[in-house]
Amino acid sequence: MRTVYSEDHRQHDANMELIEGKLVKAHEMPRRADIVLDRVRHQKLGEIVTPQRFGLAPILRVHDEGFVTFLRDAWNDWLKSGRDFDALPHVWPVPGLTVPGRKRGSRISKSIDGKMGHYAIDAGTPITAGTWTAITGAVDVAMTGQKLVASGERAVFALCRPPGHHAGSDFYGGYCFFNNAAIAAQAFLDAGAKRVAILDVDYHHGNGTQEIFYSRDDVLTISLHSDPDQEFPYYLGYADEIGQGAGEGYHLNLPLPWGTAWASYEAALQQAMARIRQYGPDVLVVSLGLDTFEHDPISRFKLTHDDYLRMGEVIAKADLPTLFVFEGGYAVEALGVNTVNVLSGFDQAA
Ligand code: OKP
Ligand code: ZN
Repeated sequence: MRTVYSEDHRQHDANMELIEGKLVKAHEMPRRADIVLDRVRHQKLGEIVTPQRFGLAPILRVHDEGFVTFLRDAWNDWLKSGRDFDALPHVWPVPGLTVPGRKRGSRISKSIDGKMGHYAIDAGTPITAGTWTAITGAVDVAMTGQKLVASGERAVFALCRPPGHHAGSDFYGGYCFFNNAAIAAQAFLDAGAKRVAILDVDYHHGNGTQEIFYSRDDVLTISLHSDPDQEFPYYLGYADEIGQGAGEGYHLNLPLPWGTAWASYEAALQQAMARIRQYGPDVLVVSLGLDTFEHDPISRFKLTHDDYLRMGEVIAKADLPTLFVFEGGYAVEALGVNTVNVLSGFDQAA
């Protein structure tokens, strides 16, 4: 299959992230994409394609305009406030810090710190000088992949960085800013697809993707992830979240415990594939996170190199046009092998 890749990702290069009470070197780093691209070349997975530019239109189909403007201006606002290190929020408008009953967003502080607290879900997602270039570039990568699949390619790999699945209609966090997979899914609908399925195999719940489509039945979202009673993002990803209104029954969460290895992972994946077959989508978008790997430094599942070949084979059995969108995975030196194993497992079974 072909891979879409842009150098723009390199512009998002955070110094530090806040994790477990410490400021440490950011796990979500440019080398992640470099090592995957090297492996794509080494294994001759297929041609590497440079993205077209799409501008803000596809982003605004999914994300709130105020949120997009905030991200565009955040680094300059941060500089203007006299700071120069990575921009991180540290205070949040939890219900007790707002007037009782006041709607989210009815008052957003003009200060950059207030705005970050409003739009961020965590303190672990730095904004840097090049973040805007990288996140708009990642959307271009996903959208170029979407166009290729919409015009008949069996499968395409969008090598997006930074990832997207924690980003919702008006919030960022979990290393994510724009939801690359959700933007691509919406673009498939806008191009005439009737139903799109999004399968999220990242170790973390795809909370942003779920939020964006939660009241809709034209996008089926399925996420396999570490149990939110144990793991980030903690507040969403429980099995009883099934959608609301028209979306009821079109959102499936399969939380799994720490220590999950392939046997029980595969059982959950087969359950996801059965739901996808029943839904009958025109196209499949896979949020491809590789942080389920046994040696991932921030995660606690136990998948092995070979399990990723099997994962690709299982996904190929859906027999659908498929767009793979890169998400997490932080065992950086193993990330190329694991990612390309999924893609070549898929290709061999397709
Ligand atoms: C992004 B993606 C856990 C801290 C977690 C955020 C993780 C974001 C993962 N102790 N910090 O889903 O791979
Ligand atoms: Zn993840």
